[in-house]
Amino acid sequence: AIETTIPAQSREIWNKHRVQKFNTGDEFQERFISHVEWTLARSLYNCDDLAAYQATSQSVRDNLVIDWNKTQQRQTARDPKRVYYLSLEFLMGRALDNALINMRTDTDVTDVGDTDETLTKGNTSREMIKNAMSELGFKLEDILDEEPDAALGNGGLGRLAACFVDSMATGNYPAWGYGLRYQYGIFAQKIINGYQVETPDYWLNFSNPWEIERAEIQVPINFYGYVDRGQNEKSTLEPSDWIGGERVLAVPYDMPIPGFKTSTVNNLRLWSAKPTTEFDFKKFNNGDYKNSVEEQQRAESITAVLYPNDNFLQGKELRLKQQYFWCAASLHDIVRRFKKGKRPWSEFPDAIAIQINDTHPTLAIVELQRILVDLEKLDWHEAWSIVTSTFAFTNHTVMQEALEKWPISLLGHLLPRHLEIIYDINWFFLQDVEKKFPRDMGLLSRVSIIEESSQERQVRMAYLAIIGSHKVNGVAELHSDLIKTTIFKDFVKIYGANKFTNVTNGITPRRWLKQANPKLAQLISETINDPEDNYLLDMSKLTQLSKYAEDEKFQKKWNDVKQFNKQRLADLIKKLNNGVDIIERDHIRNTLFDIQVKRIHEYKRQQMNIFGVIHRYLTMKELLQSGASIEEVSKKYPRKVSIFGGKSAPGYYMAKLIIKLINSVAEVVNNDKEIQDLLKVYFIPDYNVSKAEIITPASDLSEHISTAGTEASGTSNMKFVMNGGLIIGTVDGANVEITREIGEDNIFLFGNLAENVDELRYKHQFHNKGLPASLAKVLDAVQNGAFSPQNHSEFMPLIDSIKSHGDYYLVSDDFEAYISTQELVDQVYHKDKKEWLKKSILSVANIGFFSSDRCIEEYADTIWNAEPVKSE
Ligand code: B1H
Ligand code: IMP
Repeated sequence: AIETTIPAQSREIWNKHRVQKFNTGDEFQERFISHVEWTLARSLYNCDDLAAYQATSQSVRDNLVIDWNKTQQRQTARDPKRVYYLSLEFLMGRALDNALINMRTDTDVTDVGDTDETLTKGNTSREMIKNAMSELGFKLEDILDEEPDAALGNGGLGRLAACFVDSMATGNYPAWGYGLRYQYGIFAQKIINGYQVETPDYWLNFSNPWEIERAEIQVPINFYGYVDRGQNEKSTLEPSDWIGGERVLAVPYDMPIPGFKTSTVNNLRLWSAKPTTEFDFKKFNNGDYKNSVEEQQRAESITAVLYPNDNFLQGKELRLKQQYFWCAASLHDIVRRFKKGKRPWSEFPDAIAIQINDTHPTLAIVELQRILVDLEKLDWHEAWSIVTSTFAFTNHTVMQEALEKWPISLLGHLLPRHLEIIYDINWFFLQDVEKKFPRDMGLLSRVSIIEESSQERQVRMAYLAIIGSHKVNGVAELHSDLIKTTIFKDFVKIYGANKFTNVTNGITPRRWLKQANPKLAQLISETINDPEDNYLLDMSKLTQLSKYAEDEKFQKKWNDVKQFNKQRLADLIKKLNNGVDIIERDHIRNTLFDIQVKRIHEYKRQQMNIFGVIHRYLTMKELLQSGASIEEVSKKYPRKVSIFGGKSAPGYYMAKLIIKLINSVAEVVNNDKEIQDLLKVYFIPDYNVSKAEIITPASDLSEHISTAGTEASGTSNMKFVMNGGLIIGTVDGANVEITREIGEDNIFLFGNLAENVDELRYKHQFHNKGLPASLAKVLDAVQNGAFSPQNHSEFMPLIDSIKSHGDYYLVSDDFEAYISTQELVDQVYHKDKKEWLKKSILSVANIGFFSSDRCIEEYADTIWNAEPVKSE
């Protein structure tokens, strides 16, 4: 360690002036003011909410940095096995409120003498700062609202990575996240005339107090060029010289990740690209100044923007460049840190576990092999055994259009040496397969990393990831079973079933319960007599709620919390809807909030939801026309608001059309006086993490209705249940295990099973099964322009996909079950509120399994073989 080389005198001075945390409201105020005056160069007279947000964040960050430094020093000194989580997306959302919940002052620590730290109340710092702010004349809630979301992800995959870094810090794992610092996160969505319009998310507009620039670290990254095989054309297995043709620098930005009730603060390191300052004599001689400036500007474009596709591959060169830039920079950093320990290379896998989040980081496997063979001169096979013992791979989707494949020409042009290495990896792999399964040419071509059948030969990244890893996991039981029997079946045959495992996804209860739903968190801690919020670390404690499931007094409190959260969402909707209420205040209590918020995708079936809404509307109108009174109609169809939200990939035509249909239906239904507000529809623009924190606690019912077998896990399903909402869902992804945990009485499942999907699709192709009458009625209305009077054919593509193009997502097969299950939901909600509340309470009581802490523990025990590092 470095400390020992520092003279005692210097150390003494350093110690005398050591930086200290603020521990009281008074000390916070002092720190706050010094940041306003010194860091921001402002004063009492021009400190607005934004400045107050900046100064508060800087102050809180000061405290975190002290623990960050200690954590990193501790981890360096103890040299435990480290975990690196590589993800192209980290959908962090806001940092300040989370930091206030997780941060510890010195006074929070009552006992640091032991390895098991015990702490005082969960809420101290947040309450303290709230009061201190209010004395300064600021409202904490308004200050928190100034923070832009760090939206460096598309959806579930990116948010999962964010929950994981929270749980890794909370569990005291020596674990860093590595990602990219995009200047533009996921686009902001505007709804204009019912259509999605994308606007850039320039989130670094005001300086970002949560990042620490490490400008002094600059990792050179090369692209293009050629491999110099030398005079006598040495083998590709031997150390080779890759002469790069373009060079950029990778500069890290560190985000402190505080754990909950621990002084561990981990690191999320995000790389940013910048030009080299190398002087190009050739260009100088040609007098080509303008060109060399342009080339430098191009460097920055690598980390300019997040690709906005969820579950869809867009094979662009810039994306591959992003992937290599990030993998190479991260591997360089990991290898540098390993080398500080002066341990033999053979111990690399004992020192390091690298988890790759989907196939996006697969080039890291190839890069490590290149480092070991070309730079460190290890024998190929020795190197490869180190590589495969280090990496593990998480698969997140079985959908063909999302599986990464890169054309050989593109990969070989950008990364000539890496393509050679991939060929050699494939060569040895296929030899092994051939030995085990002689003369099975079908098998060899099916599992080859190189796909030969397509127009252009492609590198199948998922296969490379499997071959280069020691474990492969899916993200929910059903999904993990599916990958073994479908897309990776041949690899189970080759490697055996043990290489494949399951780690069911989870979510962090700090953000998704405590922070998003403070009222429910408070009711829980009171009820189970846990004033220090220890249940947030041990969610099995929630089972104590079960005994109050039918307690009327408790049910009332439970219901009041839900009411408060629905009101809060109604306020947000009013603000987004230009100050106009969608649901009348007095009706909020007896209106069922039915919510589907997630990326818009045909497989997630928002179209089925909106068709269901149309069905309800049409049936209500028919009843009225046939002479029923509004009271009679309301018996069958009590008050309900259908709330949607989510972004479509900018180039995804069908998803965009679904958004338009939702808004067109809203326009008609919301303005139809005849139905007297019994049904409302609203599309929340620009769904993001901070909006999710308001939306999730407000649901009575949420929809998770993907075609069976398509949603690998889903994580919002867990969030909604953790907040006391019930679910209507298909037997898909984590819905299956949620049902197992909370009990099948407490979830509304419907629809065909994954095992029948192939057969159903086949039938659609070769037999015209016709549509159920309920759906036919809906599609007719849409086709007749009921929601597009100016343009009757506007929504034809949505209709055709069901009627003429094989109904790939099986809307027609599940529609009737969906409608009747919705009617069952109405009946329970309105006729038997006690039963509903009981279901809600029992759901929360048994949702503990889905804490991401459990998930991280499973990864650590079964995949990483890593252990927590606690403070002394
Ligand atoms: C998930 C993705 C994804 N699966 C490619 N796959 C992407 C694939 O930019 N790309 O190219 C981006 C994202 N995302 C989601 O992962 C699953 O659909 C969810 O079911 C799952 O809950 C989530 C986390 O495991
Ligand atoms: P890295 O592991 O070299 O990337 O360093 C990360 C952080 O760990 C540094 O900023 C320090 O806070 C801490 N650290 C690294 N090496 C040492 C050491 O030798 N002594 C004490 N702290 C260290």
